[in-house]
Parts: sequence; structure tokens; C-alpha cells
Amino acid sequence: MALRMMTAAFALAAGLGLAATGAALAQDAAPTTPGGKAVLARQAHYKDLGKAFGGVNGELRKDAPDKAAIAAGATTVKTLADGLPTWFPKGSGPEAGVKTAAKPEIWTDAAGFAAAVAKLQGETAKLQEVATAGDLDAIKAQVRATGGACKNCHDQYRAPDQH
Ligand code: ASC
Repeated sequence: MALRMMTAAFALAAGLGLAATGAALAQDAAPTTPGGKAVLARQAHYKDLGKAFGGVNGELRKDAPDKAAIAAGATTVKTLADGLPTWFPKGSGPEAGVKTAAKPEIWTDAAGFAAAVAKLQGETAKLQEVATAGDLDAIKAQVRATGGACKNCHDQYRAPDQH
């Protein structure tokens, strides 16, 4: 029950994240600076990440989850998480002139951010492993751990009013 509520909350968070991204894209002129372009690229990557993670959560809520779809989604999540450090080039913070929830602390506390990203990467690697193995209880537990790593980073490095 608690897990169901949590996965529903994650899916809701993912949906809200997509809506926020779409609004940001719609209201800003296309950026021309490298920093501004990096913000938009980053938002597209997070949209893909949220979609893949939300897809895994969606399968887990079904009576007969599609394990192949879960494994494929988990692989996408893991691959995106591995690339995440490249999504934050210097100049793609609030100074980019494009609406972004990325806090300056990502760059001023680079070691702390790197640690939070490493935590996510560790959890997503485990998620891919258990998803490939196919034990649904293990997958659900690891989805929770992965969501915790998402939240850990958001709590510290994402502006709270930009969900
Ligand atoms: C999601 C999503 C997030 C995380 C976060 C975990 O599905 O889009 O940002 O989970 O809500 O707390």
C-alpha cells in the first residue's frame, strides 16, 4: 500500500515535471547562447528520464507487469543517469537567461552535486540489474531507492517552485 502510494506520487511528480518543462519551452524564445541551449537540452533529457521512470512505475502498477518493458525502461533510466553529469555545463545555471530550476549550488558545491549524481547512478545501475533479473518485489524496492536518489538531488539542487 505504501509502495503503491509512493509510486503514484512519483508518477504524479513526473507528470508535473513534464508540464513545467513544456510551459518553460512555450514561454521563452529559443535561446542562442551555449548556456541557454544547454538548459533546453537538459530539460529534454529530464523529460526522457521522467518518461522512462514513469513507464517503469506504470508497469509495476498493473496486475500483470510487462517485465520486458520494465527492463527496457530501466536500461533507459540507467543510460540517461550515466550521461547526467554532462547536462550541467558551466553557464547553464540561472545566469543562462532561460528559466531553469537548476540552483547555483550545482556549480558552487560541485563535489556535493557529484556525490548526489553518483548515488543516483548507483541506484539506477542496481535498478537495471534487478529489472533484468525480473523479481517484481526486488524491482519495486529498487524503484523506491531510485526515487529516493532523485528526490535527494532535487531537495538540494533544484529550486522548489519549479516542479
Ligand atoms: C519521478 C520523478 C521525479 C522523482 C521524484 C522522486 O518519477 O519525475 O522527479 O520520481 O519525484 O521523489
